[in-house]
Formats: sequence, structure tokens, C-alpha cells
Amino acid sequence: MVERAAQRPSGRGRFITFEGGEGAGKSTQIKKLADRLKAARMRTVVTREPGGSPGAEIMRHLVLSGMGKLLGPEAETLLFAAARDDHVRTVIEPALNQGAWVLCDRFYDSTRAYQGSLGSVPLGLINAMQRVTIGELKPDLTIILDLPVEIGLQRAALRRGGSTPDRFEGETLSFHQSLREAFRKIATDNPDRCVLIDADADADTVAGRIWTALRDRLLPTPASVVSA
Ligand code: T5A
Repeated sequence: MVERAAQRPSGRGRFITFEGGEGAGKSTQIKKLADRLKAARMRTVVTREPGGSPGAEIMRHLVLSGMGKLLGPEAETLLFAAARDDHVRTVIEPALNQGAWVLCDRFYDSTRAYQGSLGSVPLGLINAMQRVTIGELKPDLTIILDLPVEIGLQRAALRRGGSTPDRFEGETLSFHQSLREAFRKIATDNPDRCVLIDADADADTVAGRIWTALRDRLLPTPASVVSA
């Protein structure tokens, strides 16, 4: 656990997280945004959860193989939390302190949606783990990609080819529908931090929507915005 300041010191980078159901297009959109920020000569770090650091990648293997599920929802949540602790300490915080824009594929909203809303892990336990693992760290912006679950699952299946669905892709359709509702609720409950983006469009159209949200929230001065 590390102590983290609530205020954003000058020179500190920006922390943007991407959330949504399976196959929502997060990786695709993070790459597009990273390319755009890099073209604007902004230092950019792309990372993901679970994983993103050597220790957390070991945890990723454990949870996505389904081994965490065997331990029960609370223990599985602890695995995600342990992975996040390592990831924040060794990758995210150092990058932000060096002024980078950190683009993270999933973060604590995934724990709230998957383990909290869907896994019935009590919110008190999730909040306690969050305090221990990340302290006051909070994304500057959370992009929640929203689309019908059938389309997301089709996209995920196409990308996977013949290989077996992972721990969460293999859940029922009603699980994924509830998941979509959980993310929509997170967006509604956190309007200052979250933007719900309609992801049911071609990748460039979705990227344009994300850029508009980012520009409006984090780049308020027109002079600081770089054209595409
Ligand atoms: N999890 C994670 C928890 O339960 N708790 C937690 O606390 C955390 C952090 C991670 C799993 O762990 C769970 C949630 C997840 O189930 P993962 O392998 O990292 O699993 O996978 P996901 O995060 O779910 O992401 P996916 O890999 O499923 O999909 P993406 O990244 O959202 O989508 P992407 O960009 O790879 O696109 C999927 C396919 O669709 C195409 C792409 O080319 C690709 O083939 N595509 C489009 N096609 C048409 N139109 C568009 N606009 C498209 N955008 C992308």
C-alpha cells in the first residue's frame, strides 16, 4: 500500500480508464487514442487490468484461467486487488509522476461491475480493498463503451477464433446484460468522471466520439488541442 495525495500536482500526467462489457472495443480505441496523443508528442503509456506489471500479469493468468472462480467471489476479488496494487505502485503512479498520459484498459469500475454488481461481493469489502490498494488515486476520465451485448460477444468471438472463451466471456447472456446495466449505472452515478460512449458504430466514428469527450473534459483550451 502507498499513500497518495488527493490533489493533482502540476506536471503530473492524466489518467484515463476505459471500461465496458466484453468485446466493447476498448483495446482498439486505446490504441487509436494513444496514436493520436503520441502524434501530439504527449508522453503516453498504455496498460491494462488485470495485469500491466510483471506481478499483476501472473494474477491475470490465475483469474482468466478460472482458478480464481474456484476460490469464491471474495477471494477472486482479492486477486484482482492484489494485481491492482502491484500495477498502480510499479507502473501507473510512476508514469503519472513523470507527466505521462496513462491509458488503462479496465480499472476499479470493472471490479465494481463484475465482482460487486454481478458477483454480489459486498460494496463495503470492495471499498475497503480500494482504499488499501489505490488510496486516493482516481481516473481523470473514464470512458465507458456501451453497445448491445450480442454485438460485443460476437466481436469477442470473432477475435478469439477457435479458442475457448475465458472466465467471463463464457458467462450467460443475462450476465452480460446485467453487466451492461451495471456499467451504465456507474456512468450515471459518476457524471464528473465518466462518459458513456455509444460504441455501436465503426471504430473511427467511436474514436471521434471519444476524442470529443476527452477534449471537452481534459483539454479545455483550443490551443492545446492537436488536429487529427
Ligand atoms: N475483470 C477485470 C474483472 O472481473 N474485474 C476486474 O477488476 C478487472 C480489472 C479481462 C477480464 O477480467 C474481468 C473483465 C474481463 O472479463 P480481457 O481479456 O482483458 O479480460 O478482455 P476484456 O477487457 O473483456 O476486453 P476484450 O478483449 O473482450 O475486448 P475489448 O478490448 O473491449 O475489444 P477489442 O478492441 O479487442 O475488440 C474486439 C474485437 O472487435 C473488433 C476488434 O477488431 C476485435 O476483433 N472491433 C470492432 N469491430 C467492429 N466495429 C468496431 N467499432 C470495433 N471495435 C473493435
